[in-house]
Amino acid sequence: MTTVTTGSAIDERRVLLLHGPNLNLLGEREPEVYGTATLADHVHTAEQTAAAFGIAVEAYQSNHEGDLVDRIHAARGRCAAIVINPGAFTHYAWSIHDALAAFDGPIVELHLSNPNAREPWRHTSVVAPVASGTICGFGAAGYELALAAVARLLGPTGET
Ligand code: CA2
Repeated sequence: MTTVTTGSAIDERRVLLLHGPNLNLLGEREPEVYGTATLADHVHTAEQTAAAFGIAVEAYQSNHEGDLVDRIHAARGRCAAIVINPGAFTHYAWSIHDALAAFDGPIVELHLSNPNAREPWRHTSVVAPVASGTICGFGAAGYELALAAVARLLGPTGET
């Protein structure tokens, strides 16, 4: 079991950025579908975008469903929002659906490609019903869009 140390208070400006299986291979194969940027490149883009809104990003990738569930649990009461590209888990991982349903805060589902324009089995998302919204088909720009969406949903910092 993966245990993530949790603080006692929610950080209203901290976002969990989750990636599912095979996304660690980005930039190595299928550039015509997923682009040439690596996962590290996308995380960097997300961090830069988030920083402009005064938001910190906590990024994690796993090829294992339970690891992602554990991370979602650990974000409860600690992170204000979640951005998740669940990879192929999008289409069948009900445990991720259930974990996200137990999270109080905005959830943005993110995909590099547009699964709805691909094979029929990609047209179903078990994450979409528990997401605030989905950003898909915009490639690397999706990271900027997703973090901007989170910033909009969280509202201003309250700092003067
Ligand atoms: O478009 C997306 O972001 C996806 O979430 C990517 C998933 C796919 O199963 C979803 O339908 C849509 C697959 C990610 C696989 O990533 C690879 C990266 C490099 C080489 C091979 C696979």
